[in-house]
Amino acid sequence: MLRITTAGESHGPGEICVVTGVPAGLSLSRADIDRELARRQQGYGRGGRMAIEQDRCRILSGVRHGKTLGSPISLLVENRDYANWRDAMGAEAPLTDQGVGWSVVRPVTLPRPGHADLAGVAKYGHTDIRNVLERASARETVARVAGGAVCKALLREFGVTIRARVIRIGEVQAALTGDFSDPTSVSWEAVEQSPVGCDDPDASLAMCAAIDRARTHGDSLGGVFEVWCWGVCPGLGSYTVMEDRLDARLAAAVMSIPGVKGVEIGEGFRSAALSGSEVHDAIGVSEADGRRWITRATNRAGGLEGGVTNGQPIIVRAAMKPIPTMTRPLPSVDISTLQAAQAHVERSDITAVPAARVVGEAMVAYVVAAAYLEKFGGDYLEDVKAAVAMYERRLAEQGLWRRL
Ligand code: EPS
Repeated sequence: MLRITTAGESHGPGEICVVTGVPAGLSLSRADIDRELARRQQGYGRGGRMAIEQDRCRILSGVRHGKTLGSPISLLVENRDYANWRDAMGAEAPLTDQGVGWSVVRPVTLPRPGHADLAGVAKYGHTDIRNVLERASARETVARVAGGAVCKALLREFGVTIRARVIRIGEVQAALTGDFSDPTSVSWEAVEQSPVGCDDPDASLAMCAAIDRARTHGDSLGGVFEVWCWGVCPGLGSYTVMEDRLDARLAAAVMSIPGVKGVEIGEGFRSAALSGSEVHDAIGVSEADGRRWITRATNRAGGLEGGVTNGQPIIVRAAMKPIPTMTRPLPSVDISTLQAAQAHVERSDITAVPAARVVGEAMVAYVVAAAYLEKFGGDYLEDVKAAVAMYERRLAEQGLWRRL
């Protein structure tokens, strides 16, 4: 079973990712992972922290001479900022003139509305909110992206590609170009070149302006990103058991990204307002070289029917709320005195939607890679690829699907 576990505090020594269940024989390099980490660091609207970090990954286990071994892959991204936080964040209490103690480190006692701060102190019995916010920080997504890069490398072997774009920041909605059944209908190059990961150039500029305005007002912004995953064979996931529905797994994985408050697949919420004839993707047939196979002209279902992939691109959209840390903070209460106060302010981003887009890719990669290994086995890459090829051959012979 493919599994990603992350650990690490935002200003601790580093972010850690352990990926278990990756088949042996997969080519994997540090560059594959660092490329994704660099993409996550970009994006207009990030705060000062991104100028400090230069996320690079060390592969500590599970890979030898560029190939996976089948053993747990452990990845470490060091936090450069830890150098400035040793006393506050060390595993051992700092030495003070009076001896060992916490006294030199001022506790955080002003919870931010919308953050894990208040829920975290209630749940874990902390009196210093820093014990919550360090782990609740979206810095954790570094480790997800590192693990997601491993999943992406695996998926490449099966002909699967994953890309995401930003389609909204605050009030600015991008023109929704692109045909869900044709991933080449989106300029993914334009997405990568945009400062906010959006292929609509006018919207990109307007999004940057909106971020500037929010910064001026001490405010923050959310938005929507859209993940496309194509080249996926039909039949991943299952309608037979509720936990195995792949749409449910995708929604859970994407919803687990900090700040995400809504997830939809394909036309999602929009389809609720339309009639069946306007929503469902009619089944057609294509013909070439004397062979016929089933096709769809539209993909409003977002690649999933009955919780199972149907061979069309998987489309997942996520709504991210504005970041809870604001330089013009909302009213709050000091948890040490129960006196009214203003919420804690510390360095933060204005928006992290462009970065969340890359995290979204990682989460989709994780779920889809796990579904592949569940269906096709997972010890040795060549065995898995042979099983995938045999399955796809059968689908092609029956005219049920064709890899284009
Ligand atoms: C974050 C606050 C900021 C962000 C951070 C998430 O960090 P800092 O408190 O060090 O200024 O930059 O995001 C990252 C460090 C990152 O790598 O994405 C928070 O409170 O969630």
